[in-house]
Amino acid sequence: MDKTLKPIIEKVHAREILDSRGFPTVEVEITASGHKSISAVPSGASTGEFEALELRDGDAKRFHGKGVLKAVDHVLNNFGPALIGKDASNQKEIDDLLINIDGSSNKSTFGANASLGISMACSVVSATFYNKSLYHFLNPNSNVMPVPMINVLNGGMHADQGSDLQEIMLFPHGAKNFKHSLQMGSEVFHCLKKELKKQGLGTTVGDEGGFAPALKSNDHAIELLLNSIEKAGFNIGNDISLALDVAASSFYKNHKYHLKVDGSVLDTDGMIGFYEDLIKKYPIVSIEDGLDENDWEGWANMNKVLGSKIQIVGDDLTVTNPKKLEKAIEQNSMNSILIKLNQIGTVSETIKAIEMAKKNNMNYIISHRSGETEDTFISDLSVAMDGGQIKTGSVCRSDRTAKYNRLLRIEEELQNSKLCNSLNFIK
Ligand code: 2PG
Ligand code: MG
Repeated sequence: MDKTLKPIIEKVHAREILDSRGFPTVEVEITASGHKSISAVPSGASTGEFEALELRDGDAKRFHGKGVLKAVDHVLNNFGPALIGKDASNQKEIDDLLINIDGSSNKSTFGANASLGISMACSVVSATFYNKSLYHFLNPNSNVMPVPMINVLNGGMHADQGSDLQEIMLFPHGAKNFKHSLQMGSEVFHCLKKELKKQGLGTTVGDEGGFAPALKSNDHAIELLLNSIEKAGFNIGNDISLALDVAASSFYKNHKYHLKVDGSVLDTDGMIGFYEDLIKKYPIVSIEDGLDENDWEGWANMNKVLGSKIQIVGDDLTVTNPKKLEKAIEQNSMNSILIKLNQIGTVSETIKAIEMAKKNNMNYIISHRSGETEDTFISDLSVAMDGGQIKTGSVCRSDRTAKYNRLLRIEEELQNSKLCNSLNFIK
């Protein structure tokens, strides 16, 4: 193939780097027709049971077993040689090749961390080859900026203390543009810090850069935040609403939900009732993983009761997997899906899940993982996929702000862009 007309893969390299939690992760470098790209793979903590496999070495002598040298080796020696000479911009062909070489249904032979690094790096090098920004390469008609879900209070598995709710997020849908939404988030974040100090509460941050104070109750967390929104001079509900990621699988044991901070143990109907009360009291517009990932009956009920009022978002339930999404559509389990590249392990399969969501009138939110790197692929993806929402943590810590800052640059490049009117779903 002519190397001047297409980004033809010449070299595939990989290394072990550190993520934002100080654990190893995979970084892949691809050289195609003289252009080079680097992509790094994120890593979750509250992972869904059915995610594609993240391959760890398990060698207790290195990084307490968390090394990724095996995945790196698979990039170099199992995938790499098969990719030489291929057109990096033919994403489907590249990803199908990765899927076939791995041969398993969940990337368990060579690891989704190996395949995803390659898959993303192929996209990035192709954009570079065609001298385009990544979002523009992925979608030449990109012009909608996403509203960020800004995670300012961390709890659950992302913090040592804090609420049972893993993420309490600001949703600044009343912003004029993306830049303004970020400013709003930062102003509230700093008012919240002051308020926490005033109440003698901790201001250290959790994995995603949100505060993680010891709190009296889950309501206490929400009220603190609402108070800070007002202190920052914004109108609750008009300027800023709230979004939750409950990550309920992490406290589901023996068919019951154990809310430690509230001191309550609830069954599925009890949890749905808990959310009904919450959305009556507070301007919550989105609840992610409100129930356990295997509580399918519960999800259908929850969507029936709450789905016409707010976003019911599947994350652990659907793990960006088109097959799981198909089941959720059939059973009417949710009206929105969280999208994470490393849950499925290639760019093409991620886009397939998004297309399926779109076709079925579902909202979709492009998301980071709690373990991140400086990679900003998801910022471009969120604009290109046109879904109007991104979830990428708090407004501090460079692993999170890298994504936001990339979006600021994209907004500047896209001169006629608009911020998504993302509250369309609320009847
Ligand atoms: C989530 C994510 C990201 P983790 O549950 O949505 O916020 O957390 O990466 O730990 O799964
Ligand atoms: Mg989640």
